[in-house]
Amino acid sequence: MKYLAKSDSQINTLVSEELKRQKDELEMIASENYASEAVLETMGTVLSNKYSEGYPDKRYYGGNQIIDKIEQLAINRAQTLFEADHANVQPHSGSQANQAVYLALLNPGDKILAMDLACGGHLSHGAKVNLTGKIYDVYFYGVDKETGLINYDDVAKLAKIHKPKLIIAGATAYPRQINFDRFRQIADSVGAYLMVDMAHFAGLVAAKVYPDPVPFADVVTSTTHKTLRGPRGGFILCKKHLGEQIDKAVFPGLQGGPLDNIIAAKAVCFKEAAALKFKKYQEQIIRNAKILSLVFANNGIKIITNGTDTHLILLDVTSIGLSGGQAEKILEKIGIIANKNLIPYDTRSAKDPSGLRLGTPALTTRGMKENEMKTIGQMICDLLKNPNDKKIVEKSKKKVKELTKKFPIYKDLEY
Ligand code: DSN
Repeated sequence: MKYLAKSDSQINTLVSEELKRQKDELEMIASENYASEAVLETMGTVLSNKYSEGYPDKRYYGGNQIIDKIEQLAINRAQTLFEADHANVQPHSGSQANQAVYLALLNPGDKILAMDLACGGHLSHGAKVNLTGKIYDVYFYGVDKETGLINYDDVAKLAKIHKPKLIIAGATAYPRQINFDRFRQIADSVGAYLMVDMAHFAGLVAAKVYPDPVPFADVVTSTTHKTLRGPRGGFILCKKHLGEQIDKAVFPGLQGGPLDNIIAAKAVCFKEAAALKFKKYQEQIIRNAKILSLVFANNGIKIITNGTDTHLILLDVTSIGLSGGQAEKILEKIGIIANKNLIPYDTRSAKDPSGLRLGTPALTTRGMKENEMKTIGQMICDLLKNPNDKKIVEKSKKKVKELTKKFPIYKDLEY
């Protein structure tokens, strides 16, 4: 980055340090991934200079002939990839996509039924500390205390009691498949809209290795950067009759100018996600997560729902005498990056909860498979159980180095 190096050596150095960190550590945050070089290149283009408020052929600024083609391509590719009637690719993030849906379908004070944050929901699904929790009247369903699974009968009961105008399915820390057909039935039983936030599992949906929410939901929201492995951003899919409302809510309702460089990168991401090799990648993500969870089970660490169907695993690390924060720090010291997370019915606070969330999307992007998962899983167990054993710590550091060297990312990228 010769221009940056000349104009701002501090930022240039920090960017290159972050590239090195990403190359040298094992990234196991379930919501992170390594976008392709093509996606990264697209984000760094002159498309960033343009203002294009409005939509293709309906802009409030001149000079948008090329931007129109780019956005239309992104829309078409999203619609084709997910077999959706309508797509809006402008949301800057998943949270903004969610807010746009509420703005389109609800009035302030309307009732929402969503998954509780501690059970795997998301801040923007109506948490009290979030704007959505302040504007709308939000009720929550959880998961079964014993199994950790969504209890659909309970959701149906809560829907009957509260009569929400919108039901939200989708989660950030739920390791199992969600029955969208059942959610549709529940929504229909009370005349509610159904929104599915598929941000975490959008890549799995694109590859058809996870239940498809599109046929069942009125609206589906997502990010593009998690399992989908694109640029950082959001998008919305919906039924045809809601398209105009959704578009109006995104712009001018919630956002101003779209990020055209990011929209172009979303188009690149949707093209990549339509390839056969992407399907194989998603299948491997799940195989890797399943093997990893077996290693934890064999080592006596409690796994929420006893396993996984997806890209993520949620451990209750209090089962081995640690808090989530302690576990995160132990792993971080040797270059394994994960995040502390609430578990269902957590008795600890969100600042230092009982859980540790782990995911396989980024490791799988590096090309790692079952054998590496066994090695990494065992290393995590040994470290968490013996955090002060210098021999184990040193051996693990060496192993992380070996693995990251053997499975490199961004081989040609130098900052
Ligand atoms: N922050 C994301 C995650 O880590 O799951 C959700 O938006």
